[in-house]
Amino acid sequence: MINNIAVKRNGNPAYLTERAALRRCVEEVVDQTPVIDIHTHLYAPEFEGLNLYGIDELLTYHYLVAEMFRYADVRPEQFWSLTKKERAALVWRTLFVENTPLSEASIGVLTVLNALGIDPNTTDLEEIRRFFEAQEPVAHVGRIFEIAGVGDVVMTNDPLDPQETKIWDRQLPPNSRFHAALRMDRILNDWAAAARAISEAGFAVDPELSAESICETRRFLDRWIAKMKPLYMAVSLPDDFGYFADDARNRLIREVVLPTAAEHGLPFALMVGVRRGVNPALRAAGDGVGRADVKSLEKLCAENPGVRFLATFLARENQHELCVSARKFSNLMPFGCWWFLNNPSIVGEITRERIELLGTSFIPQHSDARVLEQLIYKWRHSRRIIAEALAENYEKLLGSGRFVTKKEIERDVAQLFAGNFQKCIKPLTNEIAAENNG
Ligand code: RAT
Ligand code: ZN
Repeated sequence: MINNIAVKRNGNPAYLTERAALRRCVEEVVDQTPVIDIHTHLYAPEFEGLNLYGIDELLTYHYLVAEMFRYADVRPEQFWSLTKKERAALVWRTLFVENTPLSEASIGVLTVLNALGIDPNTTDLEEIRRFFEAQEPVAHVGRIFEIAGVGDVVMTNDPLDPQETKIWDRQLPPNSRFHAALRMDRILNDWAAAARAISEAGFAVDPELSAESICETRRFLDRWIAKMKPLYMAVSLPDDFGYFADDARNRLIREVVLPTAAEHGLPFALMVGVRRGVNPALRAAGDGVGRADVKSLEKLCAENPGVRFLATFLARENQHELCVSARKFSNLMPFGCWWFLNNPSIVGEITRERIELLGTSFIPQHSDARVLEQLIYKWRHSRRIIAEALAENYEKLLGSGRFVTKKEIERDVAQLFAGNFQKCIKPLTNEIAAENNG
């Protein structure tokens, strides 16, 4: 029987039996499959000043600012006293002119320039500025999405950020490409400050987290869910996050976030392992990484089968454990190679590990882009690595005598780039949720 299948497959021209052709096919499919970028800090153009694009924004990206401080003789307070253009010029001179731009974030800027037809060898920042100043913002967004092969992006939306809330309050029509994610950081990581802000917004919450506070915080979230129509709720958590302790954060997760997620059919995304403010003088560039406890995520998944969890960990040391946990819980979807992990060598390692343990049942990458044009480099670089890791595994399949078709590769890549996320955001049917909870 098995032999018959092999013979049948051998004779079928749809099967990619030759390694080089297989590799080409994987690269082509990975390049051409549009992606849903499930976590970014981008904003739709109607968010006006929050929609960041252009060379000055690219150069003042905090990944580059951190690198600039390693070379330039400038103190943080001096740097922050400069205008954005002056900061950008300093980063340009330091990382691109006086030194060779070898880091992932600096090669990224050059990938962007190259893709937009600007000579990456130029040292003339003014010439680059003129190019970006000449772009019409809305058309520019369309062009960047096209070049990056991105179909949709998910923003990061904070219901306690006054800059954002004033725009949401205008009740803009939904944008078909920019979707919301309800970010819970302020509520879950600094309840005392959040309680003040939520009560100023007219909800009866107190720092002690009384029963009324819990109800009112849920009412506050319901209101923002109605306004933003988020695809999921999300939080970034420190490396010492544990779901075993009886603290304010865990009460809020248990009594506010999880019931809200279940009621609205929203997944809860956990991004774990950031050590905020390791060097506060560097501001956004001053955060670090720490190894976290994956057991807490397992507890969440086990206790809440009616909720879907998206999870990413910042420490390289947590990646294998995350894969193993995902094998135990079908309501857990690992996603992305987050922040300090978004380097080709580590993306390659993590993607291989995930394919070997999870097949195609994970979300390989998100961009975390803060500046529109970063979509180009982050996806171009990731696609290359994802294609290599996939091709290697299809080759192993060939080695076992099992052939694949282009159609199968297309199906797999569509799952990785969009389908797995779409499945996550599809509410569990009531019956499944009830069965899971029972
Ligand atoms: O990658 C980043 O830009 C970080 O600063 C964070 O924004 C992180 O991705 C987060 O969402 O907290
Ligand atoms: Zn982020």
